[in-house]
Formats: sequence, C-alpha cells, structure tokens
Amino acid sequence: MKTAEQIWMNGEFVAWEDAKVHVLTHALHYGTGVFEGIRAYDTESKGTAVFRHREHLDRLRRSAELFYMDLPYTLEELREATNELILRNNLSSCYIRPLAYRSYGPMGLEPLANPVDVSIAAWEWGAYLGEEGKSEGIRARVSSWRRISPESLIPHAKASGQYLNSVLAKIEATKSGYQEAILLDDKGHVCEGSGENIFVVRDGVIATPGHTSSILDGINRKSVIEIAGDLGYEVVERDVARAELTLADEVFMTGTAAELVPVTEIDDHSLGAPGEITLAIQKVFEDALHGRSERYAHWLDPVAVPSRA
Ligand code: PPE
Repeated sequence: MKTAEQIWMNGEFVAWEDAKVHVLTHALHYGTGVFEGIRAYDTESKGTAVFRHREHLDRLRRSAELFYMDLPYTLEELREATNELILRNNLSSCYIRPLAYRSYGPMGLEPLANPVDVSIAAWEWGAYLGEEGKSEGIRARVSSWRRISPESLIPHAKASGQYLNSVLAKIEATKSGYQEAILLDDKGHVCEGSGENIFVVRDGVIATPGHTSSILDGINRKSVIEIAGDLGYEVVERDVARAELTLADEVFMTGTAAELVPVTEIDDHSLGAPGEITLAIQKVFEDALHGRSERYAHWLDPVAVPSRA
C-alpha cells in the first residue's frame, strides 16, 4: 500500500510507523471495533474535499452505539482531525479510515470496561476493483457464504468483526477467478457485494435490495438512488431474486472504495458491455465526486485548515 506520513491516534498525530497497538487490544481478539471508509477528492470546484463527510461520521457514531461504545470525541472533532490529517500528509485525494475500537484492558467477552480508542488513517488508494473494472466492468460470482443475518449480528453496523463474512466471500471469489463476490441474504435474496451495494437494471427499471435484506446502508447507494431519480429513472427498493442477476440487462455496484463499478459477468453468464443506464449514472456520480456538479456540490466538505483557537 501507499503509506502516508502521519496517522491520528487518540487526539495526537503520530508517525505512520508508530501507529501501533498492544497485542491484548480487545478488538484484535474479538473484532470489537467499528470503522468507516471515506474518500476525499481533488475537486475542480472546491480543492480537496471529503465526500459526504458528516454522513460517514454519523454512521460511525451509530455503528459504535449499536455495540455499546461511546465515542470519546465529537463528530466535529473527528471531522477537523481528518481535515488536518489530510493537510499534514499533503494528500490531494485519498481514502480515509476512521476506526473506533475496544482497546487494551480486561480480557474476556464483557468489554464495557475497556477504553474506546479512535484512530484515523488516510492514504492514496486507487480504484478498488481496478481502473479497468470501473470502465469495462468486473466478473462476479454468487458466494456460497450468506451475508450475516440480523438474527445473529447487525448488518446495518459497519463493525470490524462482521467483516470476517466479507473476507470469506472475497477469498472464495478471488481464489476461484472472479473479482468480486455477491452475497445472498439469509432468505436467499440478493444482498450485496463483499464491500459494495448492488443494483440490477431490467427493462429500464433499477432495483436494489432494501433495508430488510441485511444490507449495509451505503452512502453511495443513497447518492446513486438520488442521482438515478434526478435523471428520471425509476428506482425500486425491493427483494431481488438470484436469477435476476443473470436475467438483468445491467448490474452495477457502489461503494466508497469501489465507487461505481459495472458488473459485466455473473456466474459465467455474460451481461454484455456496461449498459447505457449504468454509464449515465456513473458519469453524473463521478462528476459529483470530483466537484464538477453544481447540483450535488453540497455533498463535498472542503478540507479547510481547522481553527486552532
Ligand atoms: N456494503 C458493505 C459490506 C461495505 O463494506 C460497503 C463499503 C458498502 C456496502 C458500501 O457502503 P458505502 O461506502 O457507504 O457506499 N465498504 C467499505 C470497505 C471496503 C474495504 O475493503 O475496506 C468501503 O468501500 O470503504
């Protein structure tokens, strides 16, 4: 990976190589952490700006709350720390990874006495599924692993331990020669990718699994639903059957790391080149990310020097 100079840890900026934890950190054993994935872009209108910064931090707070963790910093403090980190690291565009986790303290499953530590890292991270993936589309397979169920875990929380599910699906996909996994939910309906939400286009209508399908409530999913509506497309949040993946005219995925990626092959069925609707939405979405859109300019939080007063 491409490293940066500094990482923010519990209120202080430390050298990248010094951002370390004790091996008895609770989260290392039990996955008791929550995190975010955010991107900042070198925008044409606002300089370096963070995409939907407050929504991401708000989701971090809500994920923490679901696991009974109180964040020891306000969202505004985290926002300012992130902006200063980007400036200190001289990054014009980057991926941002805030993490809040149960740290060193008593061992055992009752974590409430363990402090909640917070770190924020930022580094340059290119296209998650490759530049070619974004332009030409990717090959995906339906995973043999089902997405975590709300009966056992909390799909709406972005929690570290829960990602073992995504890790298994991703390893299975790449080992068998695909770029991404599509997970079904516990009822057998289409849910999402290992790190992306999914959209299926049939006969001009865009469908995406809704909140009862164990999805992560993706911020890019929400952005794309709004953009698609503004472009005049009908978007329906509903159960999506597995067969619809291969019967679809177009399929695409969205996520912070991945951005908007067409899926052009699923389980060895070709869907053809990236479709017209996918490309139309992708163009507007990319314009929004890169500050080329007046309409969505309010999604960008410019990285300004925080007040040190
Ligand atoms: N589902 C999952 C399971 C998921 O991890 C992500 C983001 C999404 C949907 C899309 O959410 P959003 O980014 O808010 O649109 N995945 C993050 C982690 C990827 C990683 O490899 O780490 C991300 O894209 O940052």
